[in-house]
Amino acid sequence: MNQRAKTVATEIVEAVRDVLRRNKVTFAEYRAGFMHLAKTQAAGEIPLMLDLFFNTTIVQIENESRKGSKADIQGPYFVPNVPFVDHEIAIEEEHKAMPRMVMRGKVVDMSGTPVAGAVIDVWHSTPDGRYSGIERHGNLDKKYYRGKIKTDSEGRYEVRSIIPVPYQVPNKGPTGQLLEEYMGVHSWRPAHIHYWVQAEGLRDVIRQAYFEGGDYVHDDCCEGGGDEFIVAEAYEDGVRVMEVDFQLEPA
Ligand code: MBD
Ligand code: FE
Repeated sequence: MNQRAKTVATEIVEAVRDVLRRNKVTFAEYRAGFMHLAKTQAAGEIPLMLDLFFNTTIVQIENESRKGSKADIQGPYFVPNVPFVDHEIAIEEEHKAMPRMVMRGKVVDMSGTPVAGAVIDVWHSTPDGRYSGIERHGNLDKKYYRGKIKTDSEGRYEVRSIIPVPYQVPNKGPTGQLLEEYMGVHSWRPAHIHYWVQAEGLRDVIRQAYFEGGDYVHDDCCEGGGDEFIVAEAYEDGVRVMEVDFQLEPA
């Protein structure tokens, strides 16, 4: 018997029972909630719903022990084993004319020494708020809008893509319905870029970058972000620069 699993599972059940008792939930209401969960499963939205409510909490716990760069939520749309990209992430033909951003920065260790050969997974949504490689998002080829990049001998990385827009949790699905109809909150996330940085012997970090002045940066339905993840507005030859550095602690 796993003692920790026992404690957490038992306490989750007790916490839910407390809510049911406090609100004198009826059998019909219990069944309605039950059906809503079944609908969430059928729509493939269990990962979305869980990350939306709980990923932030897990990250807050994790950040208490982080000395280097803080982590942010991963979200449900990371795809493993995508190819390395060179100077530009693959963009669908129909979106090739959209404005570019350049993502760049440096990976260092706790003493400030550059980390060469760190691998950074980068991913962001399509301009219409879908992610590639996700069946429920139209199964767009996973080569688009995501890729791995590697830091050079000075610990630097640089790659271009198009600029993502705010993301709306599909509001016709059970998760969007739960937010908007039952909880009375909106279902938007600020425009964001995801990163997962890994280097040998160092503790990996997952984070996101948000655009200064962007809609929902302080009103994220997933409660991700925070000021340290908002990147100041900067342009170079008219191209938005997203400068993000990472400091990694020992593994
Ligand atoms: C996303 O794109 C995302 O990053 C999170 C955390 C939740 C839902 C959609
Ligand atoms: Fe996302």
